[in-house]
Amino acid sequence: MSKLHEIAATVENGSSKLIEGLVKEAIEEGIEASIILNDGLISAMGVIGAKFQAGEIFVPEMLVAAKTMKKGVEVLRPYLVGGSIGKHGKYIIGTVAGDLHDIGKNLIALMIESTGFEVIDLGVDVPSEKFVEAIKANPDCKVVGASALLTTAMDSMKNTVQAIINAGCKSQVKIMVGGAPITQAFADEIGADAYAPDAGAAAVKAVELAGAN
Ligand code: B1M
Repeated sequence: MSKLHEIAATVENGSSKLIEGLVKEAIEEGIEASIILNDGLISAMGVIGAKFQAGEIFVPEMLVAAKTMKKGVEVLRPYLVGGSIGKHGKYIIGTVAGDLHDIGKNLIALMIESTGFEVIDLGVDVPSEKFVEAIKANPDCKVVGASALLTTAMDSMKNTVQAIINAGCKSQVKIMVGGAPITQAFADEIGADAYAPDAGAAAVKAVELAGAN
């Protein structure tokens, strides 16, 4: 089994004690951090999602897989994050109200930080008012990101964007949205400034948005 397959299988099995060693070995073997992330760790979460949907595994198995993935990402963190944090100003991010998924949101935060933003992470299940408060408390914040993984949280995302607009913050920040059920069409419909399908695209978009403000 290749190292990347071994990493993916370890996340799928939730063998959290083994993951750090395997990711370190992969780095020592010269495999690029972004490849370990995408083809090892993230691909495993796709398999976990399909197994959950098929009723082959349940929430506890999803949780241990998520915990294992997070441990793997922590080993990769120094290889993914560069220097000059803060040169683009601040980026506020959170998972919208009603949604507890944070792996994707954390990856976005990591990649955005690596491009030179200071990231303020509001966490998960974040009410729209908390986004607004954070924007007002950070006048040097130019971009705000909202993540949602559940289709049932799409309404919360819409409310979050609306709350930011209603609070008069649009002259200060651009709004980026993303997450598995989110599309460009939905982003346009709710009045967001940008949609990004993944962490790499989010980092590129964030720099563009910060420059546009
Ligand atoms: Co949940 N879950 N989950 N879950 N979970 C999904 C999302 C689901 C698709 C699984 C399935 O049925 N196939 C399904 C949602 C179905 C739907 O809404 N249509 C689901 C469900 C149903 C649930 C519960 C309701 C289960 C239950 O309790 N019966 C429950 C909801 C709890 C809640 O939030 N209120 C639940 C709970 C959980 C756990 C807590 C067990 C755990 C989360 C742990 C954690 O995050 N700390 C979990 C997990 C792990 C998953 C899956 C398996 C994996 C999610 C993940 O981390 N993916 C997921 C299935 C799947 O995604 N295939 C599933 C890896 C991650 C890197 O990808 O998050 O998509 P992702 O992020 C990507 C992009 O989406 C994008 O970039 C990221 C990196 O490339 N992106 C952005 C994300 N945010 C962005 C923001 C941006 C831009 C891009 O700009 C700001």
